[in-house]
Amino acid sequence: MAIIANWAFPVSHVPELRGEEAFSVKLFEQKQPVVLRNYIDNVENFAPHSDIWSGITGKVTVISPDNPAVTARAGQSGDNVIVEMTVTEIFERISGLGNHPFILGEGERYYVFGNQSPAKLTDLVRWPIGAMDSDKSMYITAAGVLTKAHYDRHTAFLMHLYGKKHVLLLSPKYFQQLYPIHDTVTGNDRRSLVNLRSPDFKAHPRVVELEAMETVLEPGDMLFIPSNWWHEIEAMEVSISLRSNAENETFFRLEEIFSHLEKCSELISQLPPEQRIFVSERTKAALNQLRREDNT
Ligand SMILES: O=C(O)CCC(=O)C(=O)O
Repeated sequence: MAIIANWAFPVSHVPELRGEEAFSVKLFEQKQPVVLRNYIDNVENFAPHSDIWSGITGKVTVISPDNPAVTARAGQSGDNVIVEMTVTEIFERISGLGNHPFILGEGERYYVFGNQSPAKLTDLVRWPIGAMDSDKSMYITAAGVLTKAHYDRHTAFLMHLYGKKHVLLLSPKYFQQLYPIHDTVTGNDRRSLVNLRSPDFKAHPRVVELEAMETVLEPGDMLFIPSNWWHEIEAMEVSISLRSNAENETFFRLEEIFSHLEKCSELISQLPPEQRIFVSERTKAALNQLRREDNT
């Protein structure tokens, strides 16, 4: 596999399975991401020129030319706008075909990020046992668009249909080393503040403790991403993927806890000192109780 970047930390390859092994693996018993190579049949059905796309529209995030090359959750940052258009137009715009006026300006890039996918697409794919029946999403990406490191609570099956994508994956155990933010107001939640390609070691010194895995997805591959694993994905070419979450998963809402904590700290700071001491004692007792439970 070609070297994508000179990472500041050790990077190994995501384990991969092919043929019978790929079809018989018990994915939920895997404790780490796995790539199932050539898992999807008839992947050529999904190429941009295929008839399958006719009549489908998508909400495309138009990424401003002023946005740096690196884009995170593109829809929610900077001057980007989200515009609904036919998928055919999106492909034409991505490839510089047709005669479409720029929406933001020359150099704009296009990204359909997690739109609900019509059944006519998702029904063509054999999803593994455990994939949610409904709620499948699609990603259509211009070359060079980078979805910065974030984690999702659900386990994901990422079906890669067209183009090549580089994926970097990091275990949930590196939570602190990735300097997460959970800002639900701006939508910047479950995201890492670290620029993994060019880390700021002063601001994020624990980056040196990281170990990651990487892979390049080719059309027909499926990537299994266990819940809470961090992933950063770069479209090396115009790319198309579909995603399904796993069903019946229980998970906690960390960002909710954080937003409560932030609110609480603000409220506590307004208390008279004797009450602050009282709150602090109660909090310590609750944390000690948690620690005892963790150790049993
Ligand atoms: O494939 C992509 O472009 C992004 C996928 C992703 O970030 C996700 O499934 O959470």
